[in-house]
Order: sequence, then structure tokens, then C-alpha cells
Amino acid sequence: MVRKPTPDDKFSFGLWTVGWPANDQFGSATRPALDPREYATKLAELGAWAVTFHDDDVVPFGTDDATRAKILTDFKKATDEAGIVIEMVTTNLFSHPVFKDGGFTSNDRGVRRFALRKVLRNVDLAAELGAETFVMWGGREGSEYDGVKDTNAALDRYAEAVDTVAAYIKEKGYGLRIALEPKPNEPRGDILLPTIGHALGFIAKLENGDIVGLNPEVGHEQMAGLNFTTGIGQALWSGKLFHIDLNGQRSIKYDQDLVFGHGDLLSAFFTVDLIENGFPGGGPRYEGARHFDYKPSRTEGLEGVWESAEANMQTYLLLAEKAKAYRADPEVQAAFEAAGVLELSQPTLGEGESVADLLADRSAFEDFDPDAAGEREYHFVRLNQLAINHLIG
Ligand code: GLT
Ligand code: MN
Ligand code: MN
Repeated sequence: MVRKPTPDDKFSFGLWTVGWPANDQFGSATRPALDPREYATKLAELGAWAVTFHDDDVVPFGTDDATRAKILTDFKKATDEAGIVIEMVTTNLFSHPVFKDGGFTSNDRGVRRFALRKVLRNVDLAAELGAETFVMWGGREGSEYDGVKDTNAALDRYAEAVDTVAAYIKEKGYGLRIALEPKPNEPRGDILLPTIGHALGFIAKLENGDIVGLNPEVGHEQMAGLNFTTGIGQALWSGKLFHIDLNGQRSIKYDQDLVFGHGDLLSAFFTVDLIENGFPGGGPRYEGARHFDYKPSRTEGLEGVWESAEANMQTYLLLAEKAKAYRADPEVQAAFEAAGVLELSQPTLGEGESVADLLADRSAFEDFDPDAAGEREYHFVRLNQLAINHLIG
């Protein structure tokens, strides 16, 4: 049996996850929607550290200012009483018909200005509630047809919006960082910033990119057939892994948002191994929330909602335990050695060595025996099997 999670585990849930009443494109809701305060309280009871939400998850779109203020005061009171933190806030720029062609990159300038105002207002709220991360998932930023969107202009407008929000955060002195969330498609046919790599390239072009990083989601990279662990590895290497969305996805298909580990379990093991134990040779570490962005399946009632919330945390804790044992295992360490995993940390050039020095080094080329080096066995399969043994043995 796995131990009960505690706030030190830094588990966090979007209110829209457990709060999804399971209405999908083909059918209506299968369970009731509770008051947002109830979800926060129950998650705290289960051992979660934090909750996150979209503006509209707590305050319905179009609510008047006085009612909004009251709802937010009551919500903050409930989270304080439950002892649960609000670590991240995000903006809904996708549900209302006004955003059907996107928010920041809608072809309609009036919509873009409205979207920016909605986000800036939400930034003020995020700062007031003490959140550290401000996620931007551009689910509607894209199109179904290549001819309808000027990609150059769309990326200019996207950058303009993110830079404007980042500049506002700095000007106000808020302790917030922006985390962009890539996704290849759904709900749009194609979404701008479809993968971690596209988003990193985008951030590098921003004026205020120093406070802009990523919130990669397991399933979103896997929908594109990409390796999530390697992807967050590059985000970490770039100093840009600001937040994370953990969930499960079974291969390239619609966004399943399964419980973490209920998709590709081996990949989940290596994700947890990276988060908990870091790169084998050292380097940047992820210290942020272990944030779950999943959907309790439509077959579940309210009991199933809480069972699935617990399942995310249980799977994570089990994998963390196994990943610790894997790293500590002397047999694994020997296999690391045989596989040369740690050799990769050694710079290819010697300290202070120039290209001229390399060119003059006969042992590197003229006297190097590629055939002998080609005979080296790396025993990667043995190492991978040891991971499997720890995982299911
Ligand atoms: C939406 C999406 C998620 C994003 C959320 C943040 S909303 O449910 O599917 O991946 O993380 O806007
Ligand atoms: Mn998803
Ligand atoms: Mn997500």
C-alpha cells in the first residue's frame, strides 16, 4: 500500500479536472457540478497541496463586479480554511463563442483586445491570491485551414500579447511567471505553438522572455508522437520548465486526459525519475508543483472522481519510490557505467582546448580506431530491463 500524500509532495489539481461534469461532444453530463469550494476542500482532505483554476471556473463568464468580488472572497476563505494553496491561475480564452477564432491571435482585433483585457484582469487576481505561475494554454489559437491564418502575423500578435502581459507583471512587481502550454491540435484543427520545441523557439524571440517558460502536458506531447520525458528534459536544460501537467495518454489520438500513469506507464516512470532524481549527470532540477491535469472518465460518478484524483497521487508516489530504488540499486549503477551514461557529462573538448588543438590531436582521428570503438557494447537493453524490473518486478 502506498502512503497518504501530504502537502510536502506538492500535488496540485486544476479545479476543472475533478470539476468536469463529463459532458463531451457526444453526450451530456453524467455527474453533478459542485461548488468550486467543495472541490478545494475535498482535495485538501485527500492530501493535495494546491489547486489551480481558470477565471471562469470560479467566477462564471459575464458575472458583474460586485458578485465577482463576493465569489472570490468566499473562495479564498474556503481555500484558507482548508489549508490549500493556490499555486497557479490561468485564463479561459476558449469556451465563449467570442473566442472561436482564438483570443490573442483572433483575426478580429476587437476580440484580441478583449482577450488581453481578460488576461490582464486575471493576472491581477493571480497575484492577489499569491499564485506563482500564470499558465497560458492557447487552445483556440490556431485554425482548421492553412489559408485562413497569416502565420507570420499570428505569431507577431501572440508575441505581442505575451510580451505585453509579461511587461505588466514586471511593472506591477508581481511574483508571477508565465508558463505557455503547448498542444498540437484539439479543439482547433492545428494549434499554434504545438510542441515544447515550437514554444521554446517562440520564447527565445520575446522581449520579456526571461519570465516566460513552459507548462508541458504529458498527453499533449504524446498526441504528437513525441517523448514527454525528453521534451521536459530540454525544457529543463533551457531553464524553462516552470510548471507541468501530468496525465495519461494512450498513443496518437484525441486528448484523453487519463489518470497519470494510465497511459504509457514506462514513460511515466522515467518522467517521475527525472522530476524526483534529476538528470543522471546532474544539472537543472524541477522544483515546482506536481500538477495533475486529467479528466475523471465519463463512466465515473462522484465517488469515481475522488478515486481517480487519489489514483494520480498514488501512481506518482509509487513511481517515485520505484525510481529512488532504481537509482540506488548497485546493479543499475553498474549498468549505467557499462552504458556510458555518465561519460556523456564529460565535455568533448578538453578544458581550454581549441579547434586547432583538436585538429592537431592525432589520437582523435588519424590514430583513432573506429572499428574497435564500433565494437563497444552499450548494454542499453540491460539497463532498460533493470528499469522494468524495478517497475513491475
Ligand atoms: C483545458 C486544457 C488543458 C489546459 C487547461 C489550462 S484547460 O482543459 O485541455 O490542457 O491545461 O487552460
Ligand atoms: Mn490534455
Ligand atoms: Mn493541460
